[in-house]
Amino acid sequence: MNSDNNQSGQSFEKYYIESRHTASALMEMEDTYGAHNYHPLPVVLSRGEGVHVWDVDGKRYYDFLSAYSAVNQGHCHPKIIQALIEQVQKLTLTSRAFYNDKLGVYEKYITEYFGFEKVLPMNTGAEAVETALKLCRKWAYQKKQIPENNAQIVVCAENFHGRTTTIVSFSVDPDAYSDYGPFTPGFTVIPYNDVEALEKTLVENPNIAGFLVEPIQGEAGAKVPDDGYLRKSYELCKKHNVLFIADEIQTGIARTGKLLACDYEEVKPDILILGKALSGGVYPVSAVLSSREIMEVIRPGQHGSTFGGNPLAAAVAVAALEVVRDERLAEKAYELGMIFREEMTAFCKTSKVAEFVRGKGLMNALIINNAHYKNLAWDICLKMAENGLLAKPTHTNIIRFAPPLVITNVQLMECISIIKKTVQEFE
Ligand code: IF1
Repeated sequence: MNSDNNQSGQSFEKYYIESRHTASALMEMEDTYGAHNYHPLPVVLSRGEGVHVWDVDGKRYYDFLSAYSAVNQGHCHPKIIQALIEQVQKLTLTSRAFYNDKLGVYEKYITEYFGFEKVLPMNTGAEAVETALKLCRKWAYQKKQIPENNAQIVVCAENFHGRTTTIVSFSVDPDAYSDYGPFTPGFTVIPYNDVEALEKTLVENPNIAGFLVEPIQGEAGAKVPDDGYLRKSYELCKKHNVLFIADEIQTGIARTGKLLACDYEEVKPDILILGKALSGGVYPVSAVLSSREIMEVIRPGQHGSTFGGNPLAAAVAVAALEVVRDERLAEKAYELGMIFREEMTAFCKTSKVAEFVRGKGLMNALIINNAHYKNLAWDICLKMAENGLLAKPTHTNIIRFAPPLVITNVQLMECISIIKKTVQEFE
């Protein structure tokens, strides 16, 4: 730490040492000065490496949330960090008013990597979802000749696609949309995993532009649809000239045991949305991939963002995708996920607390029987944290388990015993 003085004349060393606050002081600062838009577990993290994170008191945890599947490659993966360090000292942001020497290379790499012709680079997942919705609507007016302002996009109940006003307009979760109206029109909500409902909607309404779907619903608690759901939905979309839009922001990039969850049914989306692990959790990077025929409806000046396509994001994303391939993370997630679900399914057979486990690859969730006590899952997560494993409930009684995909077999078995031991304390 250099010894220059900061604004208040304090030396940095002194300031830095003093800034090493206690966990309770740091939680209190967030509570006092931060918006209360989250309810975190009382754990204050200061370091991450691979499958582990450490709190300010030096306690080590297994991270079984992986920043909601943004750190599939593990915390602070050295190859991705190295790419960040090299680029951040050269050129971080040019805006798209000019070319830069990293974007074209990244665009070629990612389109070939996933098998698409074009990519539109953005930053957050919600931005990429918004981009996909705009692209779908513009395609519908210009290529499908749907009358202007009449395009409808079909979405699924219990979806989670982000938190912008338009996206929460088609949420069915009151926590996501209450008091955020008026809402954006143009969306039709059907039940998830219901091919008949999709077919009925497509037959009855000629103005359907697209179908936006999570191949596995993440926020709903790793809700896996029936085998064939994606394939049948895709074929219905083809039959009715409707764009199949896959939100793989959470399921993509090896999380479910394939590069993309759509790969399980050999479905190639018309529009693919990526985010989170596209950067290995190092920097906000998202992307919308599609065909030339679809992507060309957006002309210069019709969409963009200050940071979209910046050279730092490009450099980090290439490294993050190389890690996924070099370390065979999809294959690892597939194998380890089978072990996790076998072990936990056997455990559920004799547990009164743990009902069942579901998921694919290393995107899993344990459903807790909270009939006797509503917040049982939360208390289990608090106790798991004490026992050295971090996970967080969704929808009150569902605990998501999603470790970084770099976890080893031995580490996974240790974590499974931590989970079992902790749940048994509540039997
Ligand atoms: C929060 C949930 C997970 C996503 C899918 C788009 C986005 C997300 C399938 C938007 C983001 C994050 C957001 C974060 C918690 C987390 C989450 F619980 F909210 F739903 F993972 F399940 N599509 N999911 O999962 O991407 O704009 O956040 O980059 O908002 O609390 P983003």
